[in-house]
Amino acid sequence: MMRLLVSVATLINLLLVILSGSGYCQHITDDSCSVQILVPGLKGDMGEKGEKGAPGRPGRVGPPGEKGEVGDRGVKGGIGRHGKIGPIGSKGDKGDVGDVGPPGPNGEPGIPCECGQLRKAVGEMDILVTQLTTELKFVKNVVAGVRETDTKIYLLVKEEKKYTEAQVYCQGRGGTLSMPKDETTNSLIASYINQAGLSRVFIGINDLEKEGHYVYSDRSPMQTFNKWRQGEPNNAYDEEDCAEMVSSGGWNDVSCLITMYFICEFDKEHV
Ligand SMILES: [Ca+2]
Ligand SMILES: [Ca+2]
Repeated sequence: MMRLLVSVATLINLLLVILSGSGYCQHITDDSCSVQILVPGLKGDMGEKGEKGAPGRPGRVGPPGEKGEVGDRGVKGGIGRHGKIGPIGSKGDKGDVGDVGPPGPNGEPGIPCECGQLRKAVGEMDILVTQLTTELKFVKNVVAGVRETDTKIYLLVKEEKKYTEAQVYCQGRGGTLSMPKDETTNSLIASYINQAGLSRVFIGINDLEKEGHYVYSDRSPMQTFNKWRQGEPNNAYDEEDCAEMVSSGGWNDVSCLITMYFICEFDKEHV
């Protein structure tokens, strides 16, 4: 550094000498342009010792050291924290049916019914049923031509059948061959025959099981009432075990094997 300063001073002096020789200072005062030759002085005394400098920067990181020996087993750690809650498990099996619980309390009383309207409706239905029943009787009389009393219905079947076949026919429809047990019924059947233009029909009287011992078609015994014609029953040819009614209303025993129309009888309760 010092050497550089000396070189610079020398160079400046040399420049001044050149300028003075070339008339540079001819219009300038003499004092200002007087030539001064600068010479370095003597070297001074050694300065005092400087203060301690600031610490230097840290050095570079050294290379890794050699792997040390395996250390001793560490002390057992404490209990860890609770883990996270796991996912929801699958649905379990259905349990057994529990015991029957006690009965519940009684319910509130119901709303009173509109009985007036119901009675009115029922009454109207009763009237309707009565009208239908009357019409049904009429239809029966017109279509089937039946006759009836308070408890019985009589039907003339215009199919020629033997006695037992006729009885089967009547029984198959819930009845039996007609059984006149009083004058009123006998007259009704007789009228029935006459109005149909017939002369004879099978009625439900026979002595098939015991000769001379007549019973009705339902096997009930004959009563005091009878309408045997004079001289009947005569069991002609020893083969007359069934009964017919002629248009006058009289009875006659005839063969059960001949065929003719017949009259069935039905209880109204069973119709
Ligand atoms: Ca007989
Ligand atoms: Ca006879």
